[in-house]
Amino acid sequence: MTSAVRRLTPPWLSRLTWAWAGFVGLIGGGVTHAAIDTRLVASGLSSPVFATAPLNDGRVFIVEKGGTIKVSQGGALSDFLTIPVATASEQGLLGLAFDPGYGVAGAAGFRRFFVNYSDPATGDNVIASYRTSATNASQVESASRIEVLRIDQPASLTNHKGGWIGFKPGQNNNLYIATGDGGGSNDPFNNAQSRSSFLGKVLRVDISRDDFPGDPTRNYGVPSNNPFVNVAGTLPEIYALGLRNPWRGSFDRLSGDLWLGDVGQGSREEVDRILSNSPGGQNFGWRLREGNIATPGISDPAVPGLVDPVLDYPRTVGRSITGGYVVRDITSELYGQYVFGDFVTGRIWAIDAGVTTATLANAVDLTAVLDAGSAGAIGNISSFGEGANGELYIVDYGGKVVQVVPEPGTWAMMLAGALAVSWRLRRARQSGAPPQVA
Ligand SMILES: [Ca+2]
Ligand SMILES: [Ca+2]
Repeated sequence: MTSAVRRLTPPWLSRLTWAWAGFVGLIGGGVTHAAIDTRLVASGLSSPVFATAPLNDGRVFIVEKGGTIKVSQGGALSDFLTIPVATASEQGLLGLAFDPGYGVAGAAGFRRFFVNYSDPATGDNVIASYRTSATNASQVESASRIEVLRIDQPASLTNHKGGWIGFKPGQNNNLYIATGDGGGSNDPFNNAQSRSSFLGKVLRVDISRDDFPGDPTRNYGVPSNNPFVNVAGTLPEIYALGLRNPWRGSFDRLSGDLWLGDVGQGSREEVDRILSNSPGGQNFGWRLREGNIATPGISDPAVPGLVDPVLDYPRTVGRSITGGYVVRDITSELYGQYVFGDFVTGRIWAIDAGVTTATLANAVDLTAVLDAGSAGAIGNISSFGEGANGELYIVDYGGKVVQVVPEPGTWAMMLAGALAVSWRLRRARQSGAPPQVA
């Protein structure tokens, strides 16, 4: 455990971690992940691409690429919202984020949520908000729709549209939007490095106000602390740049770090991270860099200050990264691990969220144990998702959503671990020797 993670860990949780360490010590060594199982949340879905939940809400919302949001509650699945979207290639209904005030009566964001989709007429990405009905939480007031912003896309290209949108814990007014380079090979318009394009970026906008009262298609504010505010020639909405297709991102709900899985081209898939205390402004290098290498065939003039990924991996193990989550479900053996996967090969890995850099040699391969879970084998991983209490979901593009759960008895084993730790500590105190745990 790194000092960064230890600092963030509340004392009671630290005790749980020690208890777990005690259990692992008892069974004789490294974490085996034998204590993980899967539970089927929903099946029979049509090309699901995302799953999420509002805070303090027992429902799971599932996004289908074709334009429908379904809600899973108590084992039943129902339609929540359907909107017309373009669906060619990587277009579709791509992102969903609940306002942090969604469940807070009286908050500006009460009953509000945001979607990111491909406009059926133009193929442009549209970020829009809706509100659920005041009288029926399973219905959406279609008249509540407000277009927040529109991201112009190259008309002829239908891939690399990004999709993830989300809120950073503690920043209730700032919506983060991940955009792809607009499509094609080698970013033909050099959008990701362009300071005047929304493409190949993370954007950050303030959804609590409208800085453009004369423009009905721009209904947001620019946060005054965005990194390029007042920088000539750079759009002030830009929070980070140099991305190819950051299809899935997430905030660590405990630390506030932003994690992005940026889909590579022909050589490397990569995981990028922006630490919570960073002001933003990172340039992650595309199209000059693909993972930790210079992009083959690109000879652009060097750009200073490019930020390498936390981790990259080659095409031998995966061909399209799906960014995941730092697990903050306290019942999970994966607590404190960043879990991510690959859409094409279906492999799933975990790395310690406190690392500075990593390789797959530092990662734990969870593929086999999760495929052997109660919910059955997992195919193309289109997304991960996080539940209201930090539960980890995996979205199988073939039509199901599963939750990663502890195996029955894990809590009992953690209790056994706690007893073992306290026994060893007491014995160590009695003997004067340092405790031999963890
Ligand atoms: Ca406006
Ligand atoms: Ca990069």
